[in-house]
Amino acid sequence: MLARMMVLHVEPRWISPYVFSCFVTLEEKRLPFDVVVLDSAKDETTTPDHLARTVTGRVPALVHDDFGLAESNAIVEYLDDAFPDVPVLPRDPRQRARARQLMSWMRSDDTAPIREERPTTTIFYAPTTAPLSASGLAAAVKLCAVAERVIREPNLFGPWSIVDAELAFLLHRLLANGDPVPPPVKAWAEAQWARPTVRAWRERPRPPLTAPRA
Ligand SMILES: N[C@@H](CCC(=O)N[C@@H](CS)C(=O)NCC(=O)O)C(=O)O
Repeated sequence: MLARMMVLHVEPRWISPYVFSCFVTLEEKRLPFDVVVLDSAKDETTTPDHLARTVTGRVPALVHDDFGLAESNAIVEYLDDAFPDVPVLPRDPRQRARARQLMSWMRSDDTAPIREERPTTTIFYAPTTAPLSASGLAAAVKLCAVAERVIREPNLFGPWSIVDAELAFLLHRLLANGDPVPPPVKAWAEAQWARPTVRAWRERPRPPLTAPRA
């Protein structure tokens, strides 16, 4: 399939893990794309146009020619199906299923306390000094245990996949704030953080932070 017109709709601060996943996927696949910033605080994600294009609104949203799609995991899978030359998900059915499991789990209630107590502003703007609550700590311990079970060198599934980037992002919510992470997990996450497409995200210019956001 030709890339033709590809537009990624993003949030204004470039701190969303969901936008991150779509951005890194597009960069890894070397697909040319334009960026449109939509600010939900200004109701820009709920305009009739955006709702008609994407059904549910929100960002990230991908518009490819006349097809609009929201939800980061749907966007990643669409791009991987439509542009399979550079895969971002494993091809083997069981590994692909494991990849989908981990992507769903990282977006689930199990990790919600980490997302709440370690918002991505603490990675890309300034860390917090607030200690983790009991539930935050329990979620962090579980995340590290899951990471220890799945991490392989250099990548989870052999060839790099978007799950490597997503897991490294989630672990950086802890690392950026000095929360305890086992040294091999920390070293793995830092190596993933240095990948060029991930660095391209990290090095995006960001506007000054006016209001904290998760
Ligand atoms: N489950 C969604 C989450 C996306 C999300 O949380 N988007 C936020 C911005 S980072 C948003 O669009 N908020 C505004 C709205 O819901 O209208 C995904 O994976 O894409």
